[in-house]
Amino acid sequence: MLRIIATILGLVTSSAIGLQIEASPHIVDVGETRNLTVKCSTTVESSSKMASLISLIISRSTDANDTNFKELNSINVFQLSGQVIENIRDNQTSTGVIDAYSQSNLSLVWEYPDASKTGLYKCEANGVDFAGHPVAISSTVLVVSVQSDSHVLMHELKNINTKIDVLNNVIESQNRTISNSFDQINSSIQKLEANQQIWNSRFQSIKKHMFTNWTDFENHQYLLSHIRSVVSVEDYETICELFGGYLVEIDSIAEFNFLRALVSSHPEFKYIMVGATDRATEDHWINIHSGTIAHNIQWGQGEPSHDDDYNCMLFSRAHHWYMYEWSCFFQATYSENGFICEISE
Ligand SMILES: [Ca+2]
Ligand SMILES: [Ca+2]
Repeated sequence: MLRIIATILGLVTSSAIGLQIEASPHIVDVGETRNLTVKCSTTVESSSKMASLISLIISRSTDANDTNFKELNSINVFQLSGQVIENIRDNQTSTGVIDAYSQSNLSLVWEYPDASKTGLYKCEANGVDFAGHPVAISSTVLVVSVQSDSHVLMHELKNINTKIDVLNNVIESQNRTISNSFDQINSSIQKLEANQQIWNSRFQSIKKHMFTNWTDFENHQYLLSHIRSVVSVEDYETICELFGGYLVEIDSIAEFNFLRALVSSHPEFKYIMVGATDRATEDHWINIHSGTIAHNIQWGQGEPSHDDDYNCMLFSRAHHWYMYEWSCFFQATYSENGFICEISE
């Protein structure tokens, strides 16, 4: 206070307050530069108009050609006169001391600064001149950034690694697709092998039923048939089995009506055999393939005959294509008889 009064009265020779701002370094090597320090400090400068300092403010413009400065930190004599400040925030350490008439400074330090810390830094000092009028002076310093070759290489390496990751993902995806395709192929092969076993089983069964002897001679196989004087219901069953089915079984009135319509449209037949028999118990009709009771049979007039020698049933033309009880075989030379295979799809 005494100095202020003395200054006003012109009793002391005052030093004018100048200002400078420094950056160290001026060029930031991103990733390599450990610290960036921007320091604003007052100087003794006879040409300056400032007699007394009130505040120091450091601000930054990200564009050297842009004057839109954003304040970073400040100190003033009302809050911190003669005191050292120190605070750390956002990877930035601030230190400073301010004295209206003596040395003042404000420093900002960043560890491992990135490109966002570059730009035009400005230090502004506000105070009063020797006449007591407000006066402001400022100074600026430019900080730029570079990326060292090693960082360029690291960046390229990172890009290459990213591309390799993408390619690896594509390869993994394709491998999964190929693996799925192989699984599907293997599944198909297993189904084919299972079907082959089924067909082999059927052929062996049919072979035994139809032939009494099979012999190889000079890469040919010769199959000698059983003696056949008749064609039996077992023959029909065997042939139906060859096609993956069985001698037709009547399971409903609708199925009976469907079959009757079918056979009645073929008047060239006399009898057409179906797959049911009462050979175990007379009048107790059982489906041969499934072993279930044969319901829904509509007999022709006078049928069934209840004859223990006749144990199969046929659609009969003479009975208007209703059911007829007859023997389970026909003479092999008799040509007006047929049968129907039923195959589940
Ligand atoms: Ca049926
Ligand atoms: Ca019978």
